[in-house]
Amino acid sequence: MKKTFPALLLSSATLLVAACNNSAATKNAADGASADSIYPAVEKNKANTEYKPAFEGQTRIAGVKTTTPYESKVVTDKLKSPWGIAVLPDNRLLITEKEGDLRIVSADGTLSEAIGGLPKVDAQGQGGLLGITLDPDFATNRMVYFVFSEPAAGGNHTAVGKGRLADDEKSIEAAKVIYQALPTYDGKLHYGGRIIFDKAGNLLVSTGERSDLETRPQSQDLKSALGKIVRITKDGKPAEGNPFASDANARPEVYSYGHRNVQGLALHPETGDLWETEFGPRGGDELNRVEAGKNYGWPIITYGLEYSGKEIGNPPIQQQEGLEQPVYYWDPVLSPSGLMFYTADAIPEWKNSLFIGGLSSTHIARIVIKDNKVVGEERLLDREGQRFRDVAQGKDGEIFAITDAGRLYSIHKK
Ligand SMILES: [Ca+2]
Repeated sequence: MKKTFPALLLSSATLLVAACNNSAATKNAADGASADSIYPAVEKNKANTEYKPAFEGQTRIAGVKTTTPYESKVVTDKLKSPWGIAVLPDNRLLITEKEGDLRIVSADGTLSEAIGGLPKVDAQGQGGLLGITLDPDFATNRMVYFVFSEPAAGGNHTAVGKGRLADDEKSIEAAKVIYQALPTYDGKLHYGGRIIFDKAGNLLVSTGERSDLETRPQSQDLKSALGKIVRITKDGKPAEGNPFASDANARPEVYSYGHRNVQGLALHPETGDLWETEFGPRGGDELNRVEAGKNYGWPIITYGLEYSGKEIGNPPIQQQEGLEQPVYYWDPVLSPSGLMFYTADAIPEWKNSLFIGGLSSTHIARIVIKDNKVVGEERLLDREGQRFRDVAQGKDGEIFAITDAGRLYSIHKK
């Protein structure tokens, strides 16, 4: 079957008509990848620009709809600006709160007291206690790794800490900072903040370029840790095999660069590839498949405009040889935060779908991927009016999602 609508490169009005016509002849999407049927693109609002995508299907892909009955429930609404979820072996959740607290949430919605022992965070603006992940050997070593904005002389920076969850769960023992994404900057925006383990047992951590015009060019500067994905050991050292390890003009922890503000990281369950979502400018949020050493373009190429409405670049460029194109982009944006691939059996048609917490869009996006291309998009929980900050798969095949308003949802088969 064809992967996308031929009308994708036409105006959005034309696209909608074409898509509606197509939906009349419902087809199976993604041969075997799911039982989805094809619907009109979920995005119906006007784009911010008339920039042309680099290839068919790079934006406004066909809609898909889950046919397996599922439901969601609010487990608790008592969290305070939760930011990151780690699922414990017993299916309780370790959840960070932006102001600097870490709590355990039980299945009945009970919140623990704040867990002590964490370093002080700078919680101004977008800073605070951010992403969290468990050691692959957590069941035996109880180690947790977390990202936060660390206050420092001259401002703050994204930092990575680690420590042991005490047996009584009341503190993180021997917490210490293992990595700092320097330089320090006096700002309160764009910290990145996600952290996951790769297959080799190293940490992949996203940073941001701190937003300001002054720091933005550092996304392209390999001597700066801003606007990067870095790959480090559990002790915060550059991981073995990093792409710029022998480059005297680069920081050895850099894994990929040219990023703006990456707040979603996940490994594809079948290919093992690293996928990320990043906040772009107005009309330029991106989904990328990340390869070591590659340049993802910011701020040289980008879709979208400055939030002021100004063009980015003179002239603005969206595509350039040697700079990676996003697999997919959103215009208007969804403000993509936490990311996960679904791997459970509970809802078979979700297998290998990518789930993205959308903030400004107030929904969870389900993205169907085939051969490294996006072939379908669906919006979940879009009537809840919530800014979804992170998503994680539970042990029973449910999806947990947290929102800025303090809710924890469980989404599961009916
Ligand atoms: Ca890019």
